[in-house]
Amino acid sequence: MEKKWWHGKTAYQIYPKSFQDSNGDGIGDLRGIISRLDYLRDLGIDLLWLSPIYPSPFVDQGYDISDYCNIAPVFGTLDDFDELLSKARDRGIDLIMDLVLNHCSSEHPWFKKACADPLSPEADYFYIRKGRDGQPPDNLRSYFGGSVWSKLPGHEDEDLWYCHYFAREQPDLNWNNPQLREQIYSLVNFWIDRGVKGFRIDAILSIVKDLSFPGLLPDAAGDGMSHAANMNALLLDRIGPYLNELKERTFVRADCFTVGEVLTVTDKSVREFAGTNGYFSTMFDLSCRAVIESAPHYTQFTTLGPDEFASCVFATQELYQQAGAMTAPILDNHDEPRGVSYFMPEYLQNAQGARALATVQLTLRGIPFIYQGDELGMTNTHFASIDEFNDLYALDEYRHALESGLSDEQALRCVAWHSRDNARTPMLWDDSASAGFTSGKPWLRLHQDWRTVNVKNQLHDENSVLHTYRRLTALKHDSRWHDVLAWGDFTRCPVGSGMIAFWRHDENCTLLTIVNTRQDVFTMDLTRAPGADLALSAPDHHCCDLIFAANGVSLVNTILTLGCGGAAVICLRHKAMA
Ligand code: TEU
Ligand code: CA
Repeated sequence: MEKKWWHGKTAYQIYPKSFQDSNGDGIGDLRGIISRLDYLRDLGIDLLWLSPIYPSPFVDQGYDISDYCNIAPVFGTLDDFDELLSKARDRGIDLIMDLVLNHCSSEHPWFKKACADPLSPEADYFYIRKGRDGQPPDNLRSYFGGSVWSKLPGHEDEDLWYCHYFAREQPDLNWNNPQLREQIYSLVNFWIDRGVKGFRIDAILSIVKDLSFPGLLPDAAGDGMSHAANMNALLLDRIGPYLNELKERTFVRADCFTVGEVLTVTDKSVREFAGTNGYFSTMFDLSCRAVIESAPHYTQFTTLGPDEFASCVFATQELYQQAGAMTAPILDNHDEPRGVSYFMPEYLQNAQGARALATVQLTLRGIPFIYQGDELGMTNTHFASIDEFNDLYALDEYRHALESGLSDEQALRCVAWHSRDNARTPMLWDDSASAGFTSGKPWLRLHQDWRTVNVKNQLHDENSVLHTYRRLTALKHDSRWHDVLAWGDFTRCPVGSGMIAFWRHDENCTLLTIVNTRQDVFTMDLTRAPGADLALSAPDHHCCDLIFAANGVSLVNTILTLGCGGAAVICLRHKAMA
């Protein structure tokens, strides 16, 4: 595999609205992030993804952009951005901007012009179509529920509709229009010219449309519609020309790191999207999300236990490895409930489980993205009422749940279970008022554990989740393990239910990551571990060094013992150190 500058790095996702407020308005901002750069450096972060910070009406929290080449005043100015970029780079951290290219905001001047004149050039930046006898042009369902078509504002009596795969305030951009594509390349190059070397590409599969808008047979939801994602999966083969042109006209210029948010991945597409000369450098491992994303959330209390989590993650590791590609392992993000609440059994939905999950995520093959707050062991937020939610998707699901006959209490429990707001509550810095996030009133309620779960309480506790993350990123930067963790192969180590174990190995070194999520103690002679030949093949190089441990671990000679939540990384072979 061709070695790239981002291989072996650790990324961190900031949700700017909830990271650090600097001016007391209760909303995070760029100067707040600047004040926390030393914290991020000390955490061992190399890449820093900022969820959108552009001007926006914030209907979808900034994923509805009204000006692609500026900074939302609530977050700061372009000068603040330049200072953040420069000071981050001084600490060895490169910024990653969020590119939302499938849609803009209905407040964007392009859409305003399209509504003012449906025959204007800007109107063709969107999909504006006649209805079918007063009905929407097709039967696709939006990611946020309801039709992907709404009446064009100001033309309601002309049976004119526009397409939006997400909220009605997020009109989809017509990638079939070369003038629109030129606008896209220009805005991406604006940020590259400003020194940005990394991008996260939002919801990119949705940019391909069948211009005949044929619709699809209704799916299982029973509302006569079919989820837009079903159409994306059908059109996957047509996306290549768009993404190749995007890459050639922008990212290639500055050897940018790019990570795609792509939910549907096949054996074929993983090579095209993230293989050598792929459209992107990597893609998030969203395999767990793909399993959970099925019938409408408000009827499910789905979680994936450790075995299902490992099964999804390991399949992704093998799929990408076979394709000569790198994935981006995640536990969660701003769209997901907290990983430790979703993937750990009840008795490990706590700091122990967070340390165990971190050990898995940060030693897998690829570029891991730590989501803000995971490094503290933050779990899902306990919302007391629907009034504490902000996300339009959660509020919409609550309405659906009530309409489907659930009681208020049942509807609240369903929505809280999946809500994206679980991960959007403010970062917890200390035990002062508002957890040190703001001197004002936080825009979203604090996590219920803020008095005990916060950076200040963990900074000097060697056993804290925070120090666990720091030790894991230090492992990745350590010259003894860097190469095997950056480029080494991944091989499963099937030691039984409740155990998450895998090898990382190359010609010089073999490591074993092993985590016990069972309640009982696990003991094993490492020389008998499935796949141990990967380590014992060169007897003059083998060792048995416990290079990382969290929760309850002991290693006596080659006998490993893990308590409940025990997590270990053991070096079983190292050419240079034997
Ligand atoms: O998400 C796209 C997406 O498909 C998933 O987020 C998911 O389907 C959705 O969040 C419902 O669970 C991206 C952004 O990450 C998300 O925050 C935006 O709301 C969305 O695109 C529109 O830009
Ligand atoms: Ca602020």
